Formats: sequence, C-alpha cells, structure tokens
Amino acid sequence: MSNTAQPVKTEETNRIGLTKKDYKGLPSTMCPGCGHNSISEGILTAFYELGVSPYQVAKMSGIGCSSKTPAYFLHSSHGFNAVHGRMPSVATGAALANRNLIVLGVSGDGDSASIGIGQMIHSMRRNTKMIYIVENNGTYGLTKGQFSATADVGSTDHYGLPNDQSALDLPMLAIISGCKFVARGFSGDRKQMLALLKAAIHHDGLAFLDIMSPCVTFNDHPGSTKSYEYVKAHDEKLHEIDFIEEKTEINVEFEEGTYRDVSLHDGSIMRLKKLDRDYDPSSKLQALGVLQEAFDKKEVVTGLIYYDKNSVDQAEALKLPQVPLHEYGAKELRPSKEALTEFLKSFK
Ligand SMILES: Cc1ncc(C[n+]2csc(CCOP(=O)(O)OP(=O)(O)O)c2C)c(N)n1
Ligand code: SF4
Ligand SMILES: [Mg+2]
Repeated sequence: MSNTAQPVKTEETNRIGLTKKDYKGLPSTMCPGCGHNSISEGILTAFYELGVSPYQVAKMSGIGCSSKTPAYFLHSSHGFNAVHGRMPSVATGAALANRNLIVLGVSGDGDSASIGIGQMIHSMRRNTKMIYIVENNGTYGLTKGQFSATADVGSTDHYGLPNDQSALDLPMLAIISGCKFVARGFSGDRKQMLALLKAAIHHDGLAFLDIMSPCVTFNDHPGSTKSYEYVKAHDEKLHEIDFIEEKTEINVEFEEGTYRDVSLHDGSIMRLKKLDRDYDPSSKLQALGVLQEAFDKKEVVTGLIYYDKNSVDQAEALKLPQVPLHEYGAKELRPSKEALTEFLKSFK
C-alpha cells in the first residue's frame, strides 16, 4: 500500500528558512500581563519577519525585570547580562569588536535613567551602532516598586505615596545627547512597536526606543501615569507608521500629501501616515517642542520623534575595519621585527 500522505506544514518559514519557534527563548518568568512580555514578542517577531539570523544578534542588558527578558527571545543569539546600568559599555565593546553583529541593548528606566544614565548618554553621543530599548514602566519592578527617575511628579506608588520629584523624559534627553533615531512606543500597540523595531534594526547608528511597558504588579493603578489605562487614554500618536524594506514592492496606493516617507541609509522606508498634524521628524526643534508640550500636559507622545539621516556610527567614525577582531591572526596582529625596532626607536 502506497503512503500518499503529504508532510504537514506546521509553521511558516521566513526568507532564511527558519520558523518563528527558532526566534523564541526560554519560557518567561515575568508576571502575566507585564508589558515586557509584549516587547519580547515584538522583538522576536521583528527579527523573524525581517529574516535576520539569530546568530548575527548580540543581546545585551543590565539588571532589572526588563534586563532579564533577553533570556525569553532569540535563544541562539549571543548575549551578555552586565551589571546594573552597564549595558551600554559592553554593547559598545561588542559593536566595535565585531561590526557584523546586530547589537540589541535591553534596559529599564531604573537601569538607564538612574545608575546607568552616564553610560546611556555617552553611547548616544558616540552613536554606537545598536538598538537601545528602554522598557519604561516608571518603577523599579524587580526591587518591588520604588519610583524611578521617569515617574511623573504627582503620580503615586503602589502604596499610595506621591512622587514629589520631576521626571526625566528619555526621548528629550536622547535628542539633546546627539541621538539620531529617537522613537517612543507602547507595549500595548503591537503594530506601531513592530514598525519601530524593524526600522531600528535597519538604522545605521544608535536607534533609541523608549517603550512604555506597564508593570502590572507595582505600577498599574489609578495614581500611575504609566498604567495601561493611562497610557492608552493619553497616547498622542504623531502618525501611523509602516516599515517598508528595501526593494519591497509598495502595492498600496496612498493619496498625495497624506503621508511622509523617511528613507533609511539602505533604501528601506519609514512611511509616516498623517494623523491630525503634519509632523516633521527631521526637525529637532519641532521634536523638542512636541515633547515639552506633552511633558507639561502629562501626555505620552508616540511614533518616530526624531530622525537625522546624517548618521555616522562610532565604528565608522573611528575608521575601524569591517573584519571582526577575532578573525585576525598572528600574521596581521604581530608587528615584524623591523617595524617593532622602528617603533621602539621612537621612545628613545
Ligand atoms: C549596583 C546595584 N544597585 C542596585 C541594585 C538593585 N536593583 C536591582 S534591579 C533595580 C532597578 C530595576 O529597575 P528597572 O531598570 O526600571 O527595571 P524593571 O524591573 O522595572 O524592569 C535595582 C535598583 C543592583 N542590582 N545593583
Ligand atoms: S514586577 Fe512588574 S516589571 Fe517585573 S515582571 Fe512583574 S509586572 Fe513586570
Ligand atoms: Mg522599570
């Protein structure tokens, strides 16, 4: 009897022949409903849909619930879990030592806006080629709900105590620190987050994503301005955003004047569909103005906030070779006897 049964296609493969399962990680230990879980799902979906090999990615993080999440996606990628606030320096090392890696930094508002703030600002100033995500919940989730530096003045903590200190607005800080790709997303808006993540993966420099990510255990109550309900009600979308990869055929007709295309260096496009305002993300002044206005009104501006196409990443600026350092052998690294003698002479 012949067996005519066809193989069952269980899951779709992407352009490099991998299934979505190949982009997953360990089972999450986050609290059910935590915004960080949605961001992990967004990250693995973005890499899967773009068809990026997980072996090309280096996941870097610091300390916090957010910084634990790289364990829950891209299980076959490289990774390093640094000490608190030190993600940017290890990410910088990886980005400079191997320019072929896609460096993904995952941090929290505690990790980046307090102990790690110096490192964050300098990585932006240097334009290290990496995707820098802050999973922003306005609290120190891992240490049970203290206010972080992004908690709004007047908001209350889990125990009802008010915060009397002014908040830091991370996108504002990123722009004035020299970052050339600045965006804000919301873990509850999957479509926008996915487009921003894909564009960030394609950016040639540091792409900063401040993603609102509610902590359901310590900061999802009526006194919080980082709860699901508050962010949903106060989300001021700058535009609808689509990411269109280089060479992808654009088969949707758009009415002239209803959208703005922002091109990335490799020819990919961020298509910004106008909502109630015509927002120009290449204007630093407009970006800072919109952020300040929203900050004063305690609104949450989301979308591509600032983009400067003249981005030269740190490795390029340092004229580092494209060949990863680990591929050099003794022949290239060891100076000849003559060169060494010449060099030593210069100290005499
Ligand atoms: C040097 C050092 N100081 C303090 C701590 C304690 N600590 C652990 S996580 C954390 C804050 C985490 O907050 P955040 O980065 O916002 O992450 P979340 O848990 O909210 O995702 C702190 C202060 C530590 N681990 N190391
Ligand atoms: S404590 Fe908060 S941030 Fe941490 S996993 Fe739970 S919900 Fe998420
Ligand atoms: Mg936090």
